[in-house]
Order: sequence, then structure tokens, then C-alpha cells
Amino acid sequence: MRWLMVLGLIVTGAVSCRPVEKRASPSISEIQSAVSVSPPLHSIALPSNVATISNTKIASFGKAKKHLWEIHKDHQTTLYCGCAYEGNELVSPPGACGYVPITTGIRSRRVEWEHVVPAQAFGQSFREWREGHPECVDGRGKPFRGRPCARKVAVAFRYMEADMYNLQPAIGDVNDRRGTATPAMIPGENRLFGTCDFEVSAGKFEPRPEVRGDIARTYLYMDMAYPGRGILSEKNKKLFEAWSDQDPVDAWECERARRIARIQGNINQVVERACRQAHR
Ligand SMILES: [Ca+2]
Ligand SMILES: [Ca+2]
Repeated sequence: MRWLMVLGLIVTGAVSCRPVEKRASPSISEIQSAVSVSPPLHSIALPSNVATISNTKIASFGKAKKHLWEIHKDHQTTLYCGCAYEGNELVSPPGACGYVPITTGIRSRRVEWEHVVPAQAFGQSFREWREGHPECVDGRGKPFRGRPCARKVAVAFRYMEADMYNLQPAIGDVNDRRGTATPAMIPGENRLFGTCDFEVSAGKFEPRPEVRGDIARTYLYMDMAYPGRGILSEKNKKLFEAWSDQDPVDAWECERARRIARIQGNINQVVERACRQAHR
């Protein structure tokens, strides 16, 4: 009930979001009741007056990653190529999941946590990232900016960077080639890693159909949870709504979101409502 009261206060704007580190995580039934009191959502496009709830609990990317290894323990599959992994190592033999390494470096077989909405994409909206801050000076007195500065002085950035809904396991080299590219449809079929269905070209990347909805809903969630951070353009919003329809939620996407909700303390309303509509 305490969870519901907190949610109600936030929705009505009576309190602002703040860290809730010491509050017990809500149970699944509390999460479901909390979602059911929200206004019904008839499409994935959210009206602008719907209050949103973001991560206000996990303020460290390192901590988020520790939780995620556990959350994914019974579903160790990389996002872009669908390869099996254990610990942080691929266990699919080269070629078994279609993925063929293009380097012999450590990241060709290592699994990392990829920001689906790149940290740089929302980091740029922070002044500390763009311009630095008086507190962002190294031991030799040299100022720094970018991610290290945003991390150091902007707690709002840390919550965004550590938001587990935005993190997925990916092979290091694939993560690296994606970089900060925007999801899009790319003409042709120039796959970079064997037959793994992953293309990158001119600042865009095209993921496999099975995860296009997952990626789309992550962008829609991040934009809803962190408005004004330049996460979605009108054009992308239309593409992501189409991807979300073409690749609806499956059991794992719903289970993962509920596991994250229990630890992170906020519901991914985009995924949760899709799951409820699909009776998952
Ligand atoms: Ca293509
Ligand atoms: Ca999917």
C-alpha cells in the first residue's frame, strides 16, 4: 500500500521524484495494482499529460550491471545476435548463432551491457556533458567534460545512465560497431558479423526483426520517463510505434521488466501496459 501511496503522490504531482533507496521493493501484485490505477492506454503513443516515473533508485551504472547479470541468469542471450553466453563470455561456438567475429580481440567474445538509447544521445542534453563544471577538474587542474563530468556532478544523468530498462547484453564488438547509431531501416542487407542480422551504415543501425519491438519500446519508455532529453524525434516515434506493433512483447520481455521493477522501484509503463494487453 505504501508503494501505491508513493505512486499516487508522484502521479498527482504532490511530491517530486527523489531517491527511495530505503523503501522495500514492491511485489508483483503491488506493481500490477499500481498500473491498473493508471489511466488506460489505448495506443503505445502516450498523451503528454500522463505523469511518468523514472529510475530514482539506482544511481550507479556499475550497480545496475551487477543486478542485470542476476536478472538475466536464466535468459543469457545477447540482444543483437541472439547468441548464448555464460558469465560474461559467449558460449555459442563461432557461427552457431550466425555471429562470426571480425576481430580477435577480447571484445569479440565478451558480453557487455549496451545502452539501447546511447548514453551520448541523452548525455548531450546535460550542460555538464557539453561544457563541463567547476567541480570537473582532474588532479593536475585540467578541466574535463563529457560522460565523466556528467557522472560526477549530475545525479539526473546517473539515474538515466543506470536505468536497467535501457540496458541489454551485447557482444562487445557488436556494441562497439553500433556506437551511437540510431535505429533505422537500411536498404540492402549488408550484415557485418557473419549471418547475425545486424547492419550499420552512416550513423544508422538495423536490428533483427525479433528485437525491433524491444528496442522501440525502450526508446518510448526512455522518452516518457526522461522528457526533454532529446531521445525521440517525431520521425523516430512513428518508426518505433510501427516496430512495436510488428514485434509485440513476449514472455521474456514482460518477465524482465517485472524483475527490473522489483529492484529499480519504477514500472516501465510502456512495456507493462503492452504485457497486460497481451495477457502476459
Ligand atoms: Ca536492411
Ligand atoms: Ca521481441
